[in-house]
Amino acid sequence: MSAEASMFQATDVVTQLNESPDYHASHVQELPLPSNFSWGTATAAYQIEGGADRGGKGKSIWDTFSHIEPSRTNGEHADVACDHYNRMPEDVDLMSTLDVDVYRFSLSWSRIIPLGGREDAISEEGIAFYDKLIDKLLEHDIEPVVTLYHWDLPQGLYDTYGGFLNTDEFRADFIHYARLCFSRFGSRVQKWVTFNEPYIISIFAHLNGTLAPGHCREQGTDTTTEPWRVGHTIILSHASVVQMYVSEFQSSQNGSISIVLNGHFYEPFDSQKQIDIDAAERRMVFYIGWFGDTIFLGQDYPIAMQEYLGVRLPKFTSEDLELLRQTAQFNAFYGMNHYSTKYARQLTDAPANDDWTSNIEEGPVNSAGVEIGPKSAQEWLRVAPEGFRKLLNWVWKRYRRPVIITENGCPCVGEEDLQVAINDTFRQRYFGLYLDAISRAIYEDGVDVMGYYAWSLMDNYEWAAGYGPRYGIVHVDYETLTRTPKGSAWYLRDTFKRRRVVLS
Ligand code: PNW
Repeated sequence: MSAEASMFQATDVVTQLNESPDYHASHVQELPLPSNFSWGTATAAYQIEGGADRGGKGKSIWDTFSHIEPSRTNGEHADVACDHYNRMPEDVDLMSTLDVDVYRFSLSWSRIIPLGGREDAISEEGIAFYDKLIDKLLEHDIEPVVTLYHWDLPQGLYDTYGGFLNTDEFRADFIHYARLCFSRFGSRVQKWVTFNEPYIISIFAHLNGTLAPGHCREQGTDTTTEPWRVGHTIILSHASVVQMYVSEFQSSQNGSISIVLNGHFYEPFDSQKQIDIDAAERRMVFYIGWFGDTIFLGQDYPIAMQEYLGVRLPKFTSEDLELLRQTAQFNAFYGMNHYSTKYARQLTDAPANDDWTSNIEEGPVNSAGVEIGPKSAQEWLRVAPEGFRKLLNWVWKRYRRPVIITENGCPCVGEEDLQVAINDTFRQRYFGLYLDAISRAIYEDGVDVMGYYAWSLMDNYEWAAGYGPRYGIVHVDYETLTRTPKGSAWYLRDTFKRRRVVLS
């Protein structure tokens, strides 16, 4: 797209947001948040670190996927990315300037164990990088929240047994890797996340093929069963690591552990039709209940999934179910990644044999032609704060677990231009509206929300979309690697200063 065209769109989007009736109906009001509410920024290793072969790091499936020809990542890779590997101290100083309480980041498994497996060598140099990061955060009074797995599986584990497709092997290697992380970092880390977004790992990486390792029908993989096997592996590996953390580390380290689930809120395509009302609810059960019911409720897959998927869905043994039942209560918080809302419409024609939705079509426009909200720079991400509030209620009612928003944010159009980025009013309003939704969920609906981590600290490698969409509250010039805080960075700093109050 030409610079002129993208400028036009940027203005257009801001105008659209200003003129949107929804926007006026729920204008940013800067509603209060609890005094102990924490705010932070989030990133993931592959998206920011670079240093792809530094310090003895082994390859991950993303190092491979981002270099295949023809490219499936917009011709771009993250060998250097934001060069956080070399600029970590500067990035922590920047967060300190923004007065964040928390930094959520992920560990690159293949930086710590280059080949990934339980018999493979450990890289002390890789461990030292994260030691320095954690120490530097603590010096600045910033709490590290650490994700063990944010999509960058060691290539060695994919090559030897297909990664997530081999439940027993993966689980044993993940437990070993997690134990190493707890023993090396755990005395300084109070919040652990095992997996980031199991839904995306299962569906996007093993059915749609947009993310590494890129399995999809066209590649000849079995899309009818693979995603469900991957989900099964994640659930059991998560539960085993929770059990191990609780029995071996928690009493001395006093930290907590859980998982991060993403999910849209779904509204019925036609709110007058019962089948669409049911479809919206069932879409969330298939998206979130898949992992939430097993992990937070400690029970089998939702009945609707068992019925619809039949033999495509793996079965838990009685031992598995006992493990789920025993570990459920130890998931101390519900990590929620949330960006947008969609409409769900029940289809009636026969679905494809690898359908994963229970034959539901999703989109941004309802039967009356009403759009769910103004567009961001990514088609699927619309501004819809009411849906966010409803999702917070849905999750709270179902799981009764304190919620942490572990990711929320949006990309704006035209932000490669520093002036547009600095003046990111679209994002500031998005944040303002979504924070108001949290306030309402807390004070009007009684939902327990503990914190909010903006995605992302800085512009970074957006997976299959490469360096196109920019989610940062800090602009990164990919030529010079200069960081410049956007307006939204100062907005968040100031809004948390103003909004956090003691209410009786
Ligand atoms: C999350 N969706 O991914 C990831 O955790 C981040 O690494 C990523 O950069 C961020 O959101 C922005 O995309 C998602 O289609 C990717 O619903 C896609 C979806 C949701 C989350």
